Amino acid sequence: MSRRESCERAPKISIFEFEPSDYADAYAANGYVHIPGGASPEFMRYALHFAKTSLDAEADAGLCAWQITGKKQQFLMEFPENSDFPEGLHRSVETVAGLDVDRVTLSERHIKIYDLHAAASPPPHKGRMASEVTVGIGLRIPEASRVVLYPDRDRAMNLHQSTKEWRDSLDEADLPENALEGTEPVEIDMRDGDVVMFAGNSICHERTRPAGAWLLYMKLNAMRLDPICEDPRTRPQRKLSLELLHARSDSELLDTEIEISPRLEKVSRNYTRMSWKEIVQGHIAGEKPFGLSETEFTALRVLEDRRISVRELIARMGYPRETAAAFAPMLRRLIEVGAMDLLGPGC
Ligand SMILES: O=C(O)CCC(=O)C(=O)O
Repeated sequence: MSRRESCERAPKISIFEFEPSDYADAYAANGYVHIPGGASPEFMRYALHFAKTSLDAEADAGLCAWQITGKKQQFLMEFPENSDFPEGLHRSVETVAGLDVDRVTLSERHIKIYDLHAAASPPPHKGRMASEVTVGIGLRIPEASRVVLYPDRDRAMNLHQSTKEWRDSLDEADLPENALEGTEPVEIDMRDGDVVMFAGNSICHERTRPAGAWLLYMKLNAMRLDPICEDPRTRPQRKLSLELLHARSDSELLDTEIEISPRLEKVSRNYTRMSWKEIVQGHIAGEKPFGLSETEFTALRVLEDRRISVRELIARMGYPRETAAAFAPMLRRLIEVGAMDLLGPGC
């Protein structure tokens, strides 16, 4: 029997074992839910084995490659082929958090293993913008460890690409360790197999007494954001986009749908110290920034969160439809540098 056949015959593993609609009201009212025993035993067995194997492989190789200094190690989670990932994860999170099904994007899937010397009471933080809903599954949680949340304080979304950028943007008095002083957090006693979901980019949160804790965290959003390229659809979409770009004539290109790439982190506008010359650049994690003309930036602003044809985009930018062909080279460049993706059938 081939590996594919044996996978098809093996019973499908569900990640979760709860009715998502039972938790939708609580999430809408509070911004978080705690679902005791929400992960299925079969998935727990798989996830623990995966975490242990990843840790052993790293130790054998003498590596601590992806370590957040003195705090925790992280591994990219790979889901079993015969599991209900990603549709089971999407269905549950969309229902609990009321996300737009057509736009839901996975932006992180990490096993986190806290260092045995991790600080007992680190300052609370907000996750990056793409962490609209943070979903955690407890794998091995020490007795005294808790998730703490501040759902009743400052719920502004972190518009930055990381917690560090967000902290750097705050004045000293607004840093969470100062601003939240004296505020009682909600404490969640999350045990092995429990699930928590919370608004990770807007609620200040942290894990207390985390030393030795093992967790699986998944972050999702309905904004089509995948800045570190962890949604399994993002890389194939980029590959297809480049194939279409090279295969299609300009007139075919104009009738192809596009969207802003989920990997595009931000556009920056800087002014040089001498002469205040403007520099507009697009940024994709791990790649060198690319320059943008004002018209190219306008194309991004007009496209916004739409999926429309290149021809439609040019019309919305205010140019006569009969001039569309003249914009094909500009659109080709935006696709080539990765600011936009061409969408094929089924994307
Ligand atoms: O370990 C935890 O439960 C908290 C994780 C966390 O703070 C995060 O993923 O942003």
